[in-house]
Amino acid sequence: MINLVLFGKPGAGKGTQAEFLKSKYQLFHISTGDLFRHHISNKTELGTLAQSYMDKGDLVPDQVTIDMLKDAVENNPEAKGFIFDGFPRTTKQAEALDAFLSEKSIQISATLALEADDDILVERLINRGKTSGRADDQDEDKIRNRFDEYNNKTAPLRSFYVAQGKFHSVDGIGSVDQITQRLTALIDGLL
Ligand code: B4P
Repeated sequence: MINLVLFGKPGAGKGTQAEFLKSKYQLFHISTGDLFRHHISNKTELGTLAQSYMDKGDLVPDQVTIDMLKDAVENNPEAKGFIFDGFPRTTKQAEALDAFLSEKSIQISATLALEADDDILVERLINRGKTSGRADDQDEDKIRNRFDEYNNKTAPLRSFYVAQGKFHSVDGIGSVDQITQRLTALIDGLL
């Protein structure tokens, strides 16, 4: 069973690349951002809570995020493996994920980190904001706040996965196709 974590700053290409990887490797894709947006559009209690954080570019609190992620895994017992996109984003989430997966005798195979400069990421997100309607993509201050959240809370996960020998850095600048090729070369080398 192959289980991948896609790691990177907002706009690094996690969601974009997950679309290709899920079909190539027959993996079930779980994006915590997409799950929150689904709750928001369905006006659930969780959606209302999540929106108050997401609109400012803040991370949603750990416990609700972890519980939502666990439900998504439990609801897909037939999956041949998972792509975790945008999760974990804090050390607490990473520890919870390891503990949860080990109860099922499975583990993360690799963490693939898409690397790109902030200015390129801002440009991508502002561009997406013109059509996505996402409040968190439309304002450069909110985007910069998402980077601050990443630097403070998510970047420490790099050493968490390095210590496990699972961290792989990938150049996230180039065409979507080029980056898919870099990722698939890396994953094929791990299989
Ligand atoms: P996410 O939905 O995960 O959104 P994201 O970080 O913006 O990245 P995404 O994966 O969607 O975009 P991509 O880089 O593919 O998170 C949104 C919010 O949800 C967070 O800020 C937080 O509030 C909350 N949240 C989610 N998970 C959480 C968690 N675990 N804990 C707490 N809170 C959580 O693409 C961006 C743009 O770049 C697209 O327009 C794409 O077309 C473009 N692009 C991609 N690759 C490109 C390339 N190579 N060249 C040019 N453009 C490219």
